Amino acid sequence: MSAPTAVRPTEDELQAQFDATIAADRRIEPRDWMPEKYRAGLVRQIAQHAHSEIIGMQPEGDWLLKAPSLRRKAVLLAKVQDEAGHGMYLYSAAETLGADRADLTDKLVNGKQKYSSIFNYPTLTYADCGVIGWLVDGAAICNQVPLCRSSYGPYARAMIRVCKEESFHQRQGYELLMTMMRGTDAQRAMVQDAVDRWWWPSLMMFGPPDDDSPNSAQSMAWGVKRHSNDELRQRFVDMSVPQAEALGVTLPDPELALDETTGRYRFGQIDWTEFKQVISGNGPCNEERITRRRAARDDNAWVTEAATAYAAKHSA
Ligand code: FAQ
Repeated sequence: MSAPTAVRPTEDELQAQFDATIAADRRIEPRDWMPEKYRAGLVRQIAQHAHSEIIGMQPEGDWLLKAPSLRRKAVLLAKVQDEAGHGMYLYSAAETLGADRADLTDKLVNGKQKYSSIFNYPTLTYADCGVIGWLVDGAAICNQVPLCRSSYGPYARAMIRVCKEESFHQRQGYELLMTMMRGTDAQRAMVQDAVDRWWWPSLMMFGPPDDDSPNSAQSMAWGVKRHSNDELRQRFVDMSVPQAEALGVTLPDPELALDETTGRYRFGQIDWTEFKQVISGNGPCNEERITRRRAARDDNAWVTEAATAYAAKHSA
């Protein structure tokens, strides 16, 4: 008698299994079947996220040699290194979906994949480092804490550690700003100027408004995103206003006001034309950021080659 042959599930059965996993709010893992659009959508978002962490090292990295004390240099260096680590976890998560890390970097430097709009603005003074910690890491936390419950296992798990580290970054930024606000008039003016320049770009980090967000509906139906862009933006505004008051800075929005009925802050119109310009490569620093990333890839190619050859020799 011949051994029974395993019956392969049909595409419909696999789809039904995937749908049931999503409906039950369980995780999809790399070994599981998934629709091609789910896989491609995740690679898109995770790659963009990874690129953001890596490009995001540049604005603050510019201040490593100019930070005013050994302590401040050590803190900033640790933070910038953390961002590199986040990029690595995220590229690893993308690899579990079959993406190739070198190919993703090529797509970034060739303008075929995006990275966060926020990193295309310059860091003009040291106060910008504090404001990036407070507002940019603050926005990143708002956006990324729900991603710890994302339906794709490796992405969700990577986010847990990333969020813990981002929370620490946010506190160090706020502590730096508090110290400056207790300093001289010139230091307070520097903080206010940095807040004025970073506030609106921080709101843009959450992406376009919900009615102009082509990926949101599907991404939320699949449990990749858990909240809409506008919901998370509102959460960030509500969180930041009292923090600004405690710090003693004003936020550059004359329309910012508490809505007594909802308990939430109303805010002014975001300049979506500027956002579109920045994400299509025409922001103040896009060219500089990509040029530097391309040079890092090319100048350090020999390190990758040597490490690959060493690994191959040892596994042989
Ligand atoms: N910048 O349909 P949606 C950080 C694109 S990490 C550039 O709404 P989706 C840590 C979007 O890709 C910051 N592009 O898209 C740190 C899409 O283009 P595509 C990064 C943007 O995916 C701190 C198109 O617009 N965080 O800060 C932006 O549903 C300090 C239509 O948009 C993440 O990546 C933008 N701001 O929602 C490091 C978090 N917004 O691909 C150093 C994960 C939208 O169709 C120092 N990502 N686009 O050509 C997400 O949560 C989502 O992908 C959103 C966008 C919310 C960013």
